[in-house]
Amino acid sequence: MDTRISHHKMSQQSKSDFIEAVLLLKNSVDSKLNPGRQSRYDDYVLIHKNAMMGPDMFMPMPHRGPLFFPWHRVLLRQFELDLQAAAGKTSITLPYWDWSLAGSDNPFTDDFLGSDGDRSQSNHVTSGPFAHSAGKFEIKVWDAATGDPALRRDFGDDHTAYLPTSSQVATSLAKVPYSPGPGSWEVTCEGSLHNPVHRWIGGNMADATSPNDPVFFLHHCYIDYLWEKWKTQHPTTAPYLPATGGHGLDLASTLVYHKSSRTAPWSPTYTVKQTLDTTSLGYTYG
Ligand SMILES: [Cu+2]
Repeated sequence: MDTRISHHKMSQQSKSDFIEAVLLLKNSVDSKLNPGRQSRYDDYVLIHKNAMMGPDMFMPMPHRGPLFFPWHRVLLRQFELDLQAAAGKTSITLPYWDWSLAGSDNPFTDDFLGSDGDRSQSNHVTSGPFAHSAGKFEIKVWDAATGDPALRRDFGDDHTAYLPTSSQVATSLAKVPYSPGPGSWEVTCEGSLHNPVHRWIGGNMADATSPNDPVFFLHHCYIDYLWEKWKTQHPTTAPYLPATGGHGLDLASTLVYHKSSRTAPWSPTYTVKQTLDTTSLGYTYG
C-alpha cells in the first residue's frame, strides 16, 4: 500500500526521489499518445487538455460536475504509478501541498518545485529543477498548437485569485450533499478551493494544460485528500452523487480519458464506484 503525505513531512531523500522521477518521466519515458513527439509526462498534460478543449475533447466533462473528484483521482494514481515505474522505485508517492506558504509548508524552493516566475523574463520560472535554464523541463503541449517552451508562473497576478486559508477549507468541508448545487461539497471545493489556486499560481497552471506545472499534482493530491477527509467527516452522507441516472455521471459509469477514436492512455478502466475506496487503488493517506 502506498502512503501519501504532505510534502513538508517528506525527507530530503524522498523529495529528491520524487523530483528525479518527474524528470525521468519528462525526459526518458516515451509517450503512449504521441510516441516520439512528446514524453510520458506530456501525456498527462494532453489528457487534461482533451478533457477541457480542442479537437480531441472527450465527454463527459470531468470539471464543473460530480466527476471532478473520481476522474482526477485516477489521473493522479496513473501518474504516480508511472513515476514509480520510471524511477524503478515503488517507494515514490505523490506529495500534497495544503496551499500554505509559511516556512516548510512552502513547496516553491530551489530544491523542490522552484520559485515564482520572473516578470521581467516572460514569467519564466528561473530557479529549481523545472527552470527552462536548467535544461531538463521543456514544455511540449499547450492550449494552442505552440507556445513558450519554458515553465511559467505568476503568483497572485490575478487579483480575484487566492490561496484558501484553513478556515476556508473547514467551511467547505462542512458542506453537504456531495452534489449538485451551489451549496454542495463538490461545487464548493471545485469552485472556491480548487479553481482559485490554479489562477493564483498563474502561468501554465491557469491553462487547460495546467499539468505542465508539476505543482498541479501536489495541488490535486490535496484536493483528493480533502475528498477523503470530507467522507470521514460525513460518514452517513453518500460519498458520491448521482448514484444512479446514467449520462456517464453515475456510480456505474466508466471514467473517460480519451476520445474513442484515439489511443487509450492506459489499459485499466475504472467506474466511478471503483474510485471511492483509495485502498482498492493501492494507496492511502498518512
Ligand atoms: Cu483538472
